[in-house]
Amino acid sequence: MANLGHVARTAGAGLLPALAALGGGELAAGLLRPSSSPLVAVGGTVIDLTPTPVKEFAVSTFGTYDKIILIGTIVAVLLTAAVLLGVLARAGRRLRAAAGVAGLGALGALAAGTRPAAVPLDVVPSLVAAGVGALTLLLLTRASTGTASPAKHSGAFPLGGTTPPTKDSETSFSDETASPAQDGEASPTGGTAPSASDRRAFLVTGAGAGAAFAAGRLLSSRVPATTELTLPAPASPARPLPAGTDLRVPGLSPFVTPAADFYRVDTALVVPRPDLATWTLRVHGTRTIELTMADVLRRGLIERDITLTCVSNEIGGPYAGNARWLGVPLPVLLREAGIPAGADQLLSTSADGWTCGTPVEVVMDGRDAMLAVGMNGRSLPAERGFPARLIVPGLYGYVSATKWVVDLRLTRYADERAYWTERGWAVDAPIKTMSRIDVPAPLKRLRAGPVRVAGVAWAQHRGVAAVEVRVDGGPWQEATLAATPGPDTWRQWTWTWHATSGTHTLETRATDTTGRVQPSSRVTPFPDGATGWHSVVVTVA
Ligand SMILES: Nc1nc2c(c(=O)[nH]1)N[C@H]1C(S)=C(S)[C@@H](COP(=O)(O)O)O[C@H]1N2
Ligand SMILES: [Mo]
Repeated sequence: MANLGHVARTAGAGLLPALAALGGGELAAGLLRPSSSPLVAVGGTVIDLTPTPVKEFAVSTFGTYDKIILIGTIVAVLLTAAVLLGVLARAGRRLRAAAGVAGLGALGALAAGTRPAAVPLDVVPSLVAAGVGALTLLLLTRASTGTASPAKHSGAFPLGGTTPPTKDSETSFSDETASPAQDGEASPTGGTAPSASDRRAFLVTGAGAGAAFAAGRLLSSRVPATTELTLPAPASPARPLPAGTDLRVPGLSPFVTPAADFYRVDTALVVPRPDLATWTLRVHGTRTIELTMADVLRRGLIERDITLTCVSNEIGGPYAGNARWLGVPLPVLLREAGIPAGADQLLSTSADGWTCGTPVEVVMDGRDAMLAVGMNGRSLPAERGFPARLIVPGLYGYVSATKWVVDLRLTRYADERAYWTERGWAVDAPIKTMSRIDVPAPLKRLRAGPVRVAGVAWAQHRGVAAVEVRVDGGPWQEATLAATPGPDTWRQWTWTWHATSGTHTLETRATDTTGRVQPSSRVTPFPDGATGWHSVVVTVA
């Protein structure tokens, strides 16, 4: 019991200040800018500093939970450090422990101040956290020691130091010379049980920290006044979908991916929510132009069906989706700003400082590269880049699809590198020809007889010419392709298999309109997209 109490007190001596610091930091961030939260800033910095292979591992292992796990890990590391500082404080090193708590806050300030889209004010929440944390530690260890007179309550409580009163009345550097032997645990009475005021201090601090944290999170998640645009009708509407584009086979990806089901890949720990009233797009060419949303919407919108794909998609993976996008052709904007001689890279930057490099040649070659403001008939949802993002058919998202875009710069690859290319991913990243089996699902148990095999294939901007399927390494069989509005979308396919009992492997491969067949050789997504055939193993009864 005494041991448990000791452990609890020691842990609490550091944990409570850490929780108070987190609460203070989140509240300050909620009042200032959500992205300035110490947790978010440190998380963002960890994401940016994580070596590419580790990041790949995290994404493929944790999928869309990667961000939650990252924040959880940071909190766990922080609390562990806090417990250690609690041990230090309990060993009589109160000032050192307080300095340690402040130091953790300073790390947050460093992270917040060096985020790509940082403003000077962003260091404030971390400094608040540092101050609150250090002060709480000093006050709690003092409050505790000040009342560590003989125990009235046997229920030990996790408050800070129980240094004898003779030591405690000092707020000077005396703590630096106090010896662990003077710790309350060693005092004759056992000195371990705290007073009622200790308990109150604990509860007040804990409740205050929790309330501040909750209030901060609430403030941070508040939604801006405008989350929808009034979208003008497109000057150039999408071609109506030909009959038979969507085969509606159960389990097969629908031709149009609803925004809510669309895969999401980005480095943003909090979804940027730019204020439409102040949002502008700057375009730096031979001159700089700055456009408000009203300016953008006046420029004649095109509407197109385009399938987006992430370079990190594994063979058979889910990071592809198809939507109807509405936007201003990028060439219109770039010509207005003037394309400098020698500019080969369109460097786009998001509101949170993420960057993306797209070949100017590709943007200008006549494909439907756009500044998109609409998706599937509505404004972009916040996670999709509201109010505007880039869409360029045929290129993986990391070199084409900047969400929350605020800045376009015509520059040269020789002069500037974008976020992922800086981390070793390919500069040029056209989407590779790919076919995926959606049904039957892997390891499915089927009955013998006719089985409908179906999937999607994509080869954006070249177009899918054929999809083949084979069973157990047998001859390739031609699948039936669904209709498609053009070369920039994926294409559903089906094939009827006369299944016989046993365990079987189904494989698929696509051929694009240039005649290139999806290669069998398996390569990893890094550095320019996975290759290989998707296969599914099923059992037929
Ligand atoms: N601002 C910003 N835009 C971004 C990213 C990002 O991390 N930040 N990720 C890109 C990547 S890698 C992909 S694959 C697409 C994914 O778009 P989605 O999340 O709407 O599917 O967004 C791109 N745009
Ligand atoms: Mo991506």
